[in-house]
This record gives sequence, structure tokens and C-alpha cells, in this order.
Amino acid sequence: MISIAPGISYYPGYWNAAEQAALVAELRVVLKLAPLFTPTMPKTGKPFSVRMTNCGMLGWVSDREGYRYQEHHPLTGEPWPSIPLMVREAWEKIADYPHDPEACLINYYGPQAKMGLHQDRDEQDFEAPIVSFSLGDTAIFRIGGTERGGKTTSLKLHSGDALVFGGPARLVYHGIDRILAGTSTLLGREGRVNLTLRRVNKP
Ligand code: MD6
Ligand code: FE
Repeated sequence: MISIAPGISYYPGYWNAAEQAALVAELRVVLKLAPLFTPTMPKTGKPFSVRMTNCGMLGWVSDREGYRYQEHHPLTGEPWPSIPLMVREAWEKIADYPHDPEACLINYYGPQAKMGLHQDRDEQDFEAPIVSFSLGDTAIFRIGGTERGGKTTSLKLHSGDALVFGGPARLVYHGIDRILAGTSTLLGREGRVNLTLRRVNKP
């Protein structure tokens, strides 16, 4: 583990190649039950460049009405599938938090997708960290401070890496500048999958 800043722990190669392949197989089952959808920006309705879905009791969605967590897939109306066991076990190992995650957001980035600098602040409980896993093509991740417009640094996230944002870093700004297409063969196509595990409600 490498401490990037107070509250930010980076685990390069947290999952080995066999574990990454097993995780992709688990995610293919999740995606059959809860297909990727294209979220849209609040108010403007502009589509995100990433597609997303969720597993867990709650899923994060965005549409013209705003950002929120909800219990059902916005297109199928079905409850979200459960979080794969290996992902829940990884949370137990690295979250340093004594309760289960409620939401696992699954983002899929095609080669052109990116994600603007944002804070993750739609949760009630900022005591819990956010744990993130990267699979597939390498991404350039940007990390700032807790104020918009502050100094930022960048970090390459490779397939199998884990990142934990907690404590003083729970509300830092971060985003994905770009995907380095073709840097991994794991997904059998270009692109990247990111999982972010969150506790939404206070326990
Ligand atoms: C991504 N990650 O890696 C986007 N959020 O594609 C996030 O937005 C994120 O990695 C909160 C904590 C860790 C993260
Ligand atoms: Fe985020």
C-alpha cells in the first residue's frame, strides 16, 4: 500500500491476473441482470460519456431530476443484483470500516470517455471511505484538494489497482482525464471498468 496523501491509500496490483479475470466473469453476470445505461446531467440532460450500472442494495443514478441513490435500475425497474462476494471481501480487507457497503457503482469508459473533477457527496455517511477498483485499460486519474480550483496531481490507475479515499480525503475533488486505450486485454475490448463501493446511509 502507498499513501498518496492523508486519507488516500493506493494499492497497485491489488488483484492479480487470475483474480481480475474472475472479477470480470462476476461482472458479466451483474451486467446481464442490470445492463449499462447512459446517465444524464441534472437540469441540462446532457449525456455522460461513461455508461454505468450498479450492484448492491442501492445504486447511484443521475438524470434531469438530479443525482441520487435508488433501489431500482432506472430502465428495468428491477432491484440491483448483489455485490459479488470477492468485492465485499475486498472492502472488508481495505476499507477499515466496520459496516458493509450499500452501493457499488460500475462505470464503463470507452476509449474516449472521461469524468470531470467531482466530489462524491451524495452519501449521508462521510465517515465511511470510498473504495475503488480499476479493470481494463489504464486511466489517468486526477486528484485535487477539498476546494475546487486547488492544485491537482495525476496518477495512472492500472488494471487490478485499488484506491481508498477516506478520512480527510473523503471529499477531495477527483476525476478521470483520459483512458489509455489498448493498454490491457482483460476486457476483450478497449475501455475500462471502475467499481466504487460506498456506504450511503449512516449505520
Ligand atoms: C474512476 N473514480 O476511477 C472514477 N470516486 O473511474 C471515482 O470517481 C472515485 O476512484 C471516489 C473515490 C474513489 C474513486
Ligand atoms: Fe468519484
